[in-house]
Amino acid sequence: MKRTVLAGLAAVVMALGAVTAAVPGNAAAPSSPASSSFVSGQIMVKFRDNAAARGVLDRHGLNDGPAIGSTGAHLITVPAGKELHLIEALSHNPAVEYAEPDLVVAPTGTDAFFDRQYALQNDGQSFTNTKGDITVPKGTPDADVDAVEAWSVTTGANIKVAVLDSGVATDNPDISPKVTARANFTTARTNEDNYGHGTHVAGIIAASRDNTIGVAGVCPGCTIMAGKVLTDTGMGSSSGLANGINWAATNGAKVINMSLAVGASTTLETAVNNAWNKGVVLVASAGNGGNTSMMYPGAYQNVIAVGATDNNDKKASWSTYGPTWVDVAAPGVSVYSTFPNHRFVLARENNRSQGYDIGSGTSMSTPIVAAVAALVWSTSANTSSDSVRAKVESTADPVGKGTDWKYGRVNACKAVGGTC
Ligand SMILES: [Ca+2]
Ligand SMILES: [Ca+2]
Ligand SMILES: [Ca+2]
Repeated sequence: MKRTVLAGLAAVVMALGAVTAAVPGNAAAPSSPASSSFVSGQIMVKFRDNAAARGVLDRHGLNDGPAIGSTGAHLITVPAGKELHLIEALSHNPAVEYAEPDLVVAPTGTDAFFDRQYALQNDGQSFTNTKGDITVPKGTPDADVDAVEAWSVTTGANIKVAVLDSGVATDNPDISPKVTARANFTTARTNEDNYGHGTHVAGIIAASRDNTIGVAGVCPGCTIMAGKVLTDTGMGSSSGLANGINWAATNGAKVINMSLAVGASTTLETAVNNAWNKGVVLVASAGNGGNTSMMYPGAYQNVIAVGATDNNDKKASWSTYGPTWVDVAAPGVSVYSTFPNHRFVLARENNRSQGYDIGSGTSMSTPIVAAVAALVWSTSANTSSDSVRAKVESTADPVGKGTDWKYGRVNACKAVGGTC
């Protein structure tokens, strides 16, 4: 395991999502939903000439099967793995009108890469990154935040979540339509995300669900306020971050996500306290130091500090921890989400793919907690930032509770009072 952490001066705001597990030489073909979605061991065949059917099937060692309703086609049993080969062979026979795979019928609208989102629903699946050169080993079933069960109660009802980060790409159709406001608090020329970090974070929170493409956010009904506080190389300043917090709080954000860290400053703490007093829940990364060093703004009292777990509900080795100030955790290892479709810096640094890919870090666990807080804001537990925060923390599953962090790994379903 090799990891890369973005370095930065102590007084500079750093993005915290640049940890990546590189496992070269362990390639596996990514499962393509389009090519893997037929029923194994059977095909559908219609004969032009039913009298010739017997002989044609015999030649391939097959037996005739039952008619499929009044379609004229028959369901033919074939050896598993030979489906496409036999379809090809039969299609060339003049007695065959057509032969085709028996496609799997799925509920409409599910997201193409949902089965890679173990953080939302962990069935013990293994999956690969987009390039197919990193395989994430099987995890433990239900080491997840029970997002699917939470959605039976609420999907977020237009709750505004401010993502104070490197911006959100305007060209990823799974997340850009969710952005309702943009602002730039950096020296970057535009508020476009040319770094990649903010787009990944925003997708974890609010990517469109059931639109067939990409991924689903933990709070798919949420909208995103994209406040750019990190430049196109992933750096920012305490003043820019404080400006971003102020902008979010005065423009209706119910949750502020900060997947970043910086040294303490009175100005930053004041901005945090002002937002909290306006009724905003603030969430920030604990850090990727693998130690207990306090990082800000997470270590401020009025910010939920978030550590990271993996798909076995184990603390990530690089996650900052400590039950005195790290409040909760969420999955942060190999989290699948959106990236820009244009060139971006993290792709060059970390060999990532455009569009969608995995990312690891407390930068990735933090937005899961922010999304859970947003889901709670859309329930009857929405009376104050205090009540929302208390609900998120008190309903966490007791993973690492009291040892790695104060409460545990968050559970979206329990936080919204669902049937989990
Ligand atoms: Ca589950
Ligand atoms: Ca989607
Ligand atoms: Ca705190």
